Amino acid sequence: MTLQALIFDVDGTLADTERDGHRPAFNAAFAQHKLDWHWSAELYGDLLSVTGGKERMKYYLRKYRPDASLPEDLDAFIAQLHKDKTRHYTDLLATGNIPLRPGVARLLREAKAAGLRLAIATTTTVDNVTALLRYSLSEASISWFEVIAAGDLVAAKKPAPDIYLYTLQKMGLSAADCLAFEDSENGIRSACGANLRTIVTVNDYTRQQDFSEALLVLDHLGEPEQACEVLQGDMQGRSYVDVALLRGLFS
Ligand code: XBP
Ligand code: MG
Repeated sequence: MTLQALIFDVDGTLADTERDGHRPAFNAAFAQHKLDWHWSAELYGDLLSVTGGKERMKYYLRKYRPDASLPEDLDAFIAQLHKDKTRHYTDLLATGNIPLRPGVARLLREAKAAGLRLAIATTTTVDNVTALLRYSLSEASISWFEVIAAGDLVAAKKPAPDIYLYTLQKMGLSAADCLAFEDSENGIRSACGANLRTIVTVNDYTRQQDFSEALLVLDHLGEPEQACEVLQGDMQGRSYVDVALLRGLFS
């Protein structure tokens, strides 16, 4: 069996986008619509239990604002809020202040040079993915990914396996040919639900979650001059993730 493709989650995996990216963008959209909703960094930790911005807003209303007076067509209102939130988020990315996590750009370049196929399987919108790649890596990097599977393309978002199954089907590959990269329990449940072996890089919101199914759990992918911390699994004596390690883990 030969490793053929790497499939990446975006939020929390390629970059730490949640606390200082999506969260302030939601708050900006709420302020724009003169809503007295505000999501603190702490509250957002709970809200992240639901993936998808539209679904997250509905969860917030159900759990924290059951008495809020809302427009009759709630779905249309949430859709408009989400559209405005996406614009605030991409404007924020355009400032270039949300960098990729350690090792991500290097591993993507190495993988591409080694002939591995690349794809993205995410809950966020395609506009957000292309903006992150454009402003945090390069315009050209968007075309490195032969499939960008995003957002509402599938009916059931993570932790359902649908977005990974869709990606595999588009690539014409089976799960046994690929590795997935995730940062959250919802993410690994989705990837493992599609039978993908998965490497997890945790962040402050996800560090305590259950990653028992992961091949490796790390604090980040690491760089030659910045070793990663191994929280679970065997790095085969290496201090950062590179293509040779991925092939070793795979065989
Ligand atoms: C990411 C998400 C997304 C983002 C917000 O999960 O859950 O909802 O938080 O993006 P994952 P949108 O990393 O597992 O894909 O508002 O565009 O949904
Ligand atoms: Mg994620």
